[in-house]
Amino acid sequence: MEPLSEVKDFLRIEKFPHIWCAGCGHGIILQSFLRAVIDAGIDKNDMVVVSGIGCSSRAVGYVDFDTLHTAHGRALPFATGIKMAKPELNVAILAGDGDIAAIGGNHFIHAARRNIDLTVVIFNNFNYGMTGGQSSPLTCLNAIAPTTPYGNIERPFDICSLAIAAGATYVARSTTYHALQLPELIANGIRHHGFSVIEVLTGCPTYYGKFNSLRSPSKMLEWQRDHSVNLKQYQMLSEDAKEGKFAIGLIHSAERPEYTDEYSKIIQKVQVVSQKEPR
Ligand SMILES: Cc1ncc(C[n+]2csc(CCOP(=O)(O)OP(=O)(O)O)c2C)c(N)n1
Ligand code: SF4
Repeated sequence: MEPLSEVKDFLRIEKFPHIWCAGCGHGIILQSFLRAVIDAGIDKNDMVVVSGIGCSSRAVGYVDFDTLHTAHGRALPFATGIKMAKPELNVAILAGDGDIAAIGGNHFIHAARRNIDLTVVIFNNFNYGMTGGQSSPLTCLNAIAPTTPYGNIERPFDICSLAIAAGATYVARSTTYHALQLPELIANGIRHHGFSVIEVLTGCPTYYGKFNSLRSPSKMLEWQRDHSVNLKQYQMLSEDAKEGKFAIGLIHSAERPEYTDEYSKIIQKVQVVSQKEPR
């Protein structure tokens, strides 16, 4: 494990104190992301970090890379533009579950379909933290939120399965309880040449916890511990036992042509054709 001083080197210390509530899990993910960047050996100048809007999206304000804080749900189109213009850069997206799975859901499936080399870290706190805890497409069945005061009747997406079905070539899941596992999963996502998704279950004690009898940060961490199962053990569970549980670890990894590579081949092809054409 890298000493903390190295993580500090990647922070804009002058931007602190941060906005997150006491006990919010987002800081654990931020630290894990920076440890992953260090582990992957990425130079500060070779990384761009993009976010949308939300508590989680404020993370880009605290990291000392070239960063872009865009509109809610639109981090992926901005990140796609950066990657298309400068394919040699590492481009990471730090985004909330509302951002990625609701307003940005269409961008998410198409980025996965293209297999563009981006790394998305989803801060899944199961709600819209910044705007008061409304339910998101990842809110658990029966959970209480200001928009579901009698319990959520909408089945949540399994965002990892959605990513795989749409074409993502690296998909992993972990939790803030498993903080020691997280940097490696993110680092491998950064190293992977293709669309990488790392879902991180995290705690919002201020809203989700308060509404769902998990008022303290430690209760939220215990919930993550009790509802997550290593992939191999998960696969051995009966369908009934899988209900409400989350498989964690590396879920899926595959090799498939990457979008900016394919695009550069098209550019070369067009250049050859235009050189042959009579003037
Ligand atoms: C286009 C647009 N729609 C809605 C909003 C209001 N809004 C700001 S943050 C947010 C939800 C954030 O939730 P999530 O993405 O899950 O991140 P969290 O705050 O939970 O980390 C919403 C709906 C907005 N800023 N812009
Ligand atoms: S509202 Fe929730 S997600 Fe937002 S900072 Fe507070 S605990 Fe974190």
